[in-house]
Amino acid sequence: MFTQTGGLTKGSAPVQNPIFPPGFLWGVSTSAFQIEGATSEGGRGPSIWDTFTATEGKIARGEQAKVAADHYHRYPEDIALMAELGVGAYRMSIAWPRIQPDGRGKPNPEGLGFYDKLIDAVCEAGIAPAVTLYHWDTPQAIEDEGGWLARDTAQRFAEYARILGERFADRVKLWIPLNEPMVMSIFGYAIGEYAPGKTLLLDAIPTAHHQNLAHGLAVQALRAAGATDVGTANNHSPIWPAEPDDEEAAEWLDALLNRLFADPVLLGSYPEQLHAHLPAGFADDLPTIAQPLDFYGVNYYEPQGVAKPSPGNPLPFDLRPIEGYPMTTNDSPIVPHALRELLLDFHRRYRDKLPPIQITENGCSFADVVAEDGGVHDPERIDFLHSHLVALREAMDAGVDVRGYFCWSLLDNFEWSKGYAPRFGLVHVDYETLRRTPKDSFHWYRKLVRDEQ
Ligand code: IFM
Repeated sequence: MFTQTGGLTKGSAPVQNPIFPPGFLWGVSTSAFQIEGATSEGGRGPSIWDTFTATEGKIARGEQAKVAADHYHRYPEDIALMAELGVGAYRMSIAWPRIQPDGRGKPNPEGLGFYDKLIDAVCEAGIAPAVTLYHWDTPQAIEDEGGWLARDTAQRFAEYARILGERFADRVKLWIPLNEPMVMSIFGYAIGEYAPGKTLLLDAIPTAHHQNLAHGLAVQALRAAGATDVGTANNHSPIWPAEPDDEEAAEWLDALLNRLFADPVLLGSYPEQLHAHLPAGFADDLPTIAQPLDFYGVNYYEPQGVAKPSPGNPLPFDLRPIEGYPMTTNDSPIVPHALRELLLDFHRRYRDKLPPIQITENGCSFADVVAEDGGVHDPERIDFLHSHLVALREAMDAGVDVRGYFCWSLLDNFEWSKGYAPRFGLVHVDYETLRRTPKDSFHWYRKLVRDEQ
């Protein structure tokens, strides 16, 4: 499978990595809830993920994120690892409930102080901070008032963005208001696999509009506070119909997973199929949502299969697994060429409306273990990264303007409802001792980033 783009066989050492242009930004990505722990320290308020993880049956093995990778206390060690890697940028998120413990009003000085120290330490290591304002950890108090079903949450978010912009715009290089709003709408509100655990199916679509509005308002607030490079981080998947006559179902799913989040931001419109499900008056918000952006962040993991709906399905499509590819331990098929397909499709679809792209996430999970020799040998991850970078470079050669790549993730971390089993890190974390062990892929990425091939 890997031979399609990279000339690799599974588990072999990469022959040669593609060459990227000078100034291409190499980074690593994390998010607050997945690594910080310390959920009741520093005046942090409860988030929907604290509530969800404490609810029986929601998370594999009942795992919680009270400690996670303990990054809250161990960030100096983690920054030293990034300095060793030689990355130019670190994409991290700020926990909204550390800044506004109940989602509104004056900021919590301890929360701001923690991120001051963290951002300063990242800068001192010669690494540019790329900050996501929101990676799904809504303050519980906001959820209690309707969460993303309530239009007012977009205003609350804009206020939060203003606070962060005023405090950190002098040091943050790239700004990303919301991470993967699709996952919040679909997994959180439509099918209930993620917090806040609602099962509203298509009635969840207003949460997408309110997040899109929050994005537009936050871009305005950040810029007003002096932020210069403001973009997005949307996850996108090529949609593959199972049979040729599944095209209509594929268009629906594409509208729901991809275009519901990209079209309003880039084109100032929504796909027709979704109009009936959006809140009344949605069109008036489109100019606010479609703020010009400095970059468009793409998170890519996998394509998604689809077929026409089976009888009785309330949705206009059935999801179909993609078969015939190797899988990660997070149940993702490994399809590097779909990254090239996705980027070329975006390039054709959005043309001059598409700003330069940053790959804000790409990575894979495997069952990595510390071997007897003390190392963590993860050739599958090296193959994964190599083959995706080859596909990325091919898309760039075909004209797509991509300026950077952030590997998900620096550290093994809390993978939401799957708990700690899927390990995504370049660095292994022992969850008993919290010891960090760089994996073979860390050393491989280090050479790539430092251009020591
Ligand atoms: O761990 C997640 C991250 O929080 C958002 N993007 C996908 C990753 C892997 O599933």
